[in-house]
Amino acid sequence: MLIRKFRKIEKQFLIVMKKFISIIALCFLLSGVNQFNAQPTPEKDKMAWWREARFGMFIHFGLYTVPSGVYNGEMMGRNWYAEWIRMQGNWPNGIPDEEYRNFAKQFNPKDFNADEWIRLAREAGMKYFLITAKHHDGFALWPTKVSKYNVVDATPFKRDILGELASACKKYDVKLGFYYSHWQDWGHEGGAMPPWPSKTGREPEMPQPTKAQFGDYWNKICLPQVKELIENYDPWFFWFDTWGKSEQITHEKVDELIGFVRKLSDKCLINSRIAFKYEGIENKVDYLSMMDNSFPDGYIEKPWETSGTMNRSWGYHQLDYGWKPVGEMLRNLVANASRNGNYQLNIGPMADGTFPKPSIKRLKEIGAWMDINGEGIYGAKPNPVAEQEWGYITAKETKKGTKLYLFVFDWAESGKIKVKELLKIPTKIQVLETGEVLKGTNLKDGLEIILPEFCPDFNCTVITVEINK
Ligand code: H79
Repeated sequence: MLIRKFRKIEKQFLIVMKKFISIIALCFLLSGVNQFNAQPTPEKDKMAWWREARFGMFIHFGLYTVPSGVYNGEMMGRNWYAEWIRMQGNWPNGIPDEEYRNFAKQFNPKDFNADEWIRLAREAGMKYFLITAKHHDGFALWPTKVSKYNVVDATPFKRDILGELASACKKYDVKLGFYYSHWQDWGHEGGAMPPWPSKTGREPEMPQPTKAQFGDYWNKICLPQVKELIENYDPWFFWFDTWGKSEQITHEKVDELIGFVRKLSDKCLINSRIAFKYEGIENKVDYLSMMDNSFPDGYIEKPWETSGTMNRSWGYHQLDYGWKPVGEMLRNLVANASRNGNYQLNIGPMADGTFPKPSIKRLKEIGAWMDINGEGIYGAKPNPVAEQEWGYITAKETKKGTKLYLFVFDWAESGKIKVKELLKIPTKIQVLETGEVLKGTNLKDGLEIILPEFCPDFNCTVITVEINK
């Protein structure tokens, strides 16, 4: 039931998005295929790097990493979100607060190496890095001055994880951003609790703070911590997280937090999940965040991203073997890029501070693909023609005209594909990986391309089409 409710919420969000999309699609149609010669719309400079980057790493790491989805030998209930074990372990009662706090004494990721994390992100082709500075449990990965519930004061590890990551990000030229739970905080008085119960009564009812209590939390914990994060680490962006009814996060509070961040930083971007159901929020924030693992099915003009998991959980879950194949993740990345969106792919590092083997393997495979095909992703413009059955398209302007990148996911048995609505005569068609030159024929409704005899990459083969002005 709760799932259905979430789906409904998700659907409503998508309906609004679709309206957006159809207006934009219409503009596209009116301007014709020629618009890939058009000048890009002038945009505020501070979004430029984010738009060009397209691909980032998301990290969920915290006290929940210690139990990794299992409490007292029992797998946590309700869903796979291991970072929720405080509420979902010993389901439906949750883990007693004191016991959960005690995980801090076991938090000792002795093999944590910031350099290695950022290098892995970089080598996978990710241009930015986002980490849970503080998730819903309230535990901070930096030595915050406003609460002892943090990695330096409460754990044997005693190292400023965010500080070390910030240095590594500078070294590898990866842009750093923070997930910060401004709404739910189960570790501090006055923070919001999960917006349960569902209609089924399956979830236990959670006592919520009063308006005054939340106001207190807001002024004593939330705002000061956001300020610390900006002043200590100078982040390029925030990822705030609401995803359901949040009576505490009023429009007033949202406006206040946005203004607060803007005053402290010129460059720091803010995402739309700072608010839930706030009409016009897209005009106040810098980029839109979809719901978890949600992929819209068309172009969206406002910069947007999908944050997605590699398996089912965000935080490391020792029993989650549902790893996605690389092809699926490449499809997510490419589909989003062709629709003007970014992809933020999550890793849940293990309690020793290292990435799980299946994550590393996938990062490396994605990296190998990106080394060759990334030029059709970074700084590429969204698809200028119709959406195609066999895959996705991006475009880049060249000195001579336009270069299209055809991302072929479904290798046609017929040995040819058609680029619908592409009526221009190409000067060169090539497989990006191998350099093989392909033959194309202009038909009345599109360009037909004869595929190579051997498929170079069954995940996704990229074909470039050059068109002169
Ligand atoms: O930090 C991660 C989550 O802990 C947090 N946001 C991400 C980035 C989050 N917690 N709860 N939610 C988001 C609500 C989301 C619920 C849904 Fe689902 C995701 C509804 C459908 C997909 C969970 C999984 C419920 C059903 C399947």
